[in-house]
Amino acid sequence: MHEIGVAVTGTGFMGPTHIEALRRLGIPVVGVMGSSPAKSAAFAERMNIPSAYADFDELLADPAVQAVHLTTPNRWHFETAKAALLAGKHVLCEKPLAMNSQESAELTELAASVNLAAGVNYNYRFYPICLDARERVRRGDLGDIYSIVGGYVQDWLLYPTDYNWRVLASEGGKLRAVADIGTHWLDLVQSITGLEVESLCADLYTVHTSRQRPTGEVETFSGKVQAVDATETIPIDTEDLGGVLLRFSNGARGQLWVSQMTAGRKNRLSFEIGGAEQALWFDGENPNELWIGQRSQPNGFLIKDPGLLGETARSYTAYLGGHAEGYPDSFKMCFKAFYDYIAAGDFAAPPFFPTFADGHREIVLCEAILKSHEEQRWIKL
Ligand code: SOE
Repeated sequence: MHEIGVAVTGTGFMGPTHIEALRRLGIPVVGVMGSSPAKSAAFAERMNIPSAYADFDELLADPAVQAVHLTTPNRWHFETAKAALLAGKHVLCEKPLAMNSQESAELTELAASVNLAAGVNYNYRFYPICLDARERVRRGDLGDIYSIVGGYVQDWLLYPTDYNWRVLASEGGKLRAVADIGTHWLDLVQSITGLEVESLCADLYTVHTSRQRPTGEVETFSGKVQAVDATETIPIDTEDLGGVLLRFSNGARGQLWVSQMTAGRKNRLSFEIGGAEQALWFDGENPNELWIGQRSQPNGFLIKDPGLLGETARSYTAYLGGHAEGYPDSFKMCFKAFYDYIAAGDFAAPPFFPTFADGHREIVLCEAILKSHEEQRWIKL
């Protein structure tokens, strides 16, 4: 499909997810880099990928690589994204883009100065139903927006014995639930409505101030199924859950709830957008459905079907009505937007994929949320 070779860093939960989506688009994955040369080699063999790099310099020196996907723990994003852009490679980075807003600002500036694509994987934008919601809001079906509420809740860190690198501030950043999943919600509702968060007030809670860390590694989500022999007790300084009150640029009020400790909620991103004419409600555990609330007519219920979707949503839909599309498809469609942009070759055109500027904005929001929580007051952006 595209004359491009991709290298992927990271072999955990996200690495294989990116590789699978790239392959479904017909984009060749030419090499991988794990946290050690041995891991790179074992992963390359398992995934049938031609090159296994010992380090990032080797990856960048490979002439077969034109684009790099960064799926390592967050603390490596800044350094590798910067080096890749400077080496002339397109970059698609997992969120969050960096560990703080100084780093993300520098990356955003660098990305603006080179003729390359630089994206952050806010994949949920690409559920066809979310793209359809975007079209509905933007063409005015809802009228003026008054309220935006919802949340992102999971249960994979419910027990003090649940552990993954994301719980450590040194690996993932000072905020965890907000940065890891809350930013997906913030990115999604802002990209649907075109509104920006203007001020906020946050209250966060670390329920487990210590956790049991297995002496071996545990991949994201797999603590629930992976047998563990020995553990050690470690202090935890990142939040498990919390709430944020929001004010948007048009005056709309909002509320975000995040938790990685709500039993039974596996990966539930939901929003309800209320306007003067209609409301929309979406539950990411049923991503092929959109509820359309009306006051003076019966409510509506849209099931994903290309024949019923708006034009943009349809162009990011691969399967017919009644054939569900889900989490892996959202990666595929986010990458489609990224590689279509590269193929078009006009790097001055506004991209449809989430950019480094969007990633930077999310980190600025995270820092405001942390400050608000620490100082227990409203913060203006
Ligand atoms: C873990 O909370 C995680 O894998 C996030 O890091 C992803 O961004 C989210 O899509 C699913 O949950």
